[in-house]
Amino acid sequence: MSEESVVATREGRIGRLLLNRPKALNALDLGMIRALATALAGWRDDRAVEAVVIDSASDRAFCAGGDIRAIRTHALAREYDAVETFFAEEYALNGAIAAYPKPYIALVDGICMGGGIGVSVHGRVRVATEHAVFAMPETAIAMFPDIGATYVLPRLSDMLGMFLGLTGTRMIGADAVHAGLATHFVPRADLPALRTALTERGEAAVAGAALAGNALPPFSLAPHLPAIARCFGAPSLPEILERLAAEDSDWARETLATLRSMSPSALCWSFAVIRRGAGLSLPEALAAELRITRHVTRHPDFAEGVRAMVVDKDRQPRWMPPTVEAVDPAAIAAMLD
Ligand code: QUE
Repeated sequence: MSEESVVATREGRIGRLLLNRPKALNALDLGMIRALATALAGWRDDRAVEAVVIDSASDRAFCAGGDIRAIRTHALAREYDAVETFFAEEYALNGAIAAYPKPYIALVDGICMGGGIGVSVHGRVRVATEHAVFAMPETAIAMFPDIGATYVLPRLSDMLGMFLGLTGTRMIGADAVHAGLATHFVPRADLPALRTALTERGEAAVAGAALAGNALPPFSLAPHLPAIARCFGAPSLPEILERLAAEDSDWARETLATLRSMSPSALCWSFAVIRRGAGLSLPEALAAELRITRHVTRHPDFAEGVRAMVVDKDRQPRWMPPTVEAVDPAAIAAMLD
């Protein structure tokens, strides 16, 4: 097995990007982002490469996110140039994937969160297996749904994007297809054959594998879609919380408790940027996200959230201010200019 954390190879008709940092669940560090960008640029005008396939060497994770631990270290050391470089290159990669002139095919079999969604969702084809788990969990670390999610989430139906982006709800593979984050459901057992078929037939292999697979399992969120649309369609964050409190269901009580555990400030800025993204192009949304990272990574909740969820893993963050009601709307508005 290669030691490289991204292995780029040409196999038959495809360029294959293999995420290979299994101990970190393929969390993207700057070197991996650069390796992905370089390989994509090299294959762009290579006539031997018909399509690009991004895949993982781990059976636990496609990609758990960005290297948020390193970002926190830079932020605490006030090395904001390093923070800026990371997000600027990550978001440029997300934009390059969306604009790629050849089919870009992600094989998602395992955890796919945050930055992992950023290197899959912008591609034309996103295959998910029954072991895929998709989420945008950034409000738990006082970030916000970035990597172009401020463009993608407001375009999902039934206010699902606002729900997913604020609560960080995890969706299994079939649910991700129903929600629109993935395009095809293929059982894990059929992935080896699909990988071979892709090298032989290119993008056309995907439809065959998805048809050969079992019927798409039902959407587990279907019973909650009316409540999601009612509550997460509210015109302000406090009103989302009020509507959830008025619902009188176990789902609403659990959802409210989840939101109450997230950074109150991050809920406020995430609500605002997801709403605003509805009216932006992807390049505009990515540029807006980069500007917001400059404020977010300087906010004390960010270092505290990454400490609690990723570094110490005590899952007991101490948010400041501690409630949504205590967040100053003017401070949030000032971050969004
Ligand atoms: C929320 C998040 C992230 C998270 C945990 C959360 C996130 C992220 C990681 C992560 C996972 C594994 C690693 C790593 C980072 O965890 O965005 O370096 O090895 O990247 O609760 O948003």
